[in-house]
Amino acid sequence: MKRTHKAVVVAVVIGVIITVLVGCGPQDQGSAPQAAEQEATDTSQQAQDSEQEPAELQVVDGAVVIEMQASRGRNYNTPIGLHVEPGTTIRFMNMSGMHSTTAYHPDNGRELRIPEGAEAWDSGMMTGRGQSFEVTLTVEGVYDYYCIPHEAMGHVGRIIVGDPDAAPVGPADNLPAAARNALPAVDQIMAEHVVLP
Ligand SMILES: [Cu+2]
Repeated sequence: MKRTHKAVVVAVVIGVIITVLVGCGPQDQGSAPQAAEQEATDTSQQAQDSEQEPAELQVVDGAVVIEMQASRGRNYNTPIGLHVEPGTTIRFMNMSGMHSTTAYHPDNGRELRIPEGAEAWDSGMMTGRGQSFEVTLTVEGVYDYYCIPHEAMGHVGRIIVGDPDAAPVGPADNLPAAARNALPAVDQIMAEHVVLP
């Protein structure tokens, strides 16, 4: 009887050890499915890009319009890249979802990604359809901005005012990967002037 009891205890202890060891395995590889999801998103993004027609500037009451959209789990601005002349007023127009337009600037707690001497902006949360926020950009150079709730999902944009070399923007290494990947290259914006997401 005693031997049987010991055997049961040993079996239970071995069982616990095996459970612990097996339990650790899958946790170590927890990041793999996320990477696969990210790739799938990137591929569908590229497919959409190739279907886009040449974009035109939308001007309303003298202001160049950038529409802020939420559609099918994506949050984005149309256009995402824009080249305008100094003194142009940009009207950010909320079309769906909840967004902000916020300059990468120390005033907003972020690194400087607009020309030195240019005024920072932050719309705060825009919740209603048709709600808008305007900025007039006078200092030449490259302006990067983001949407506070969706930056990590790649909801960002880039505006070039006049000559990009007047105030070039540094590498986007410190931004979330999706934001970094979504920003159109300066060369592409200068070639196309209006870049769709
Ligand atoms: Cu957003």
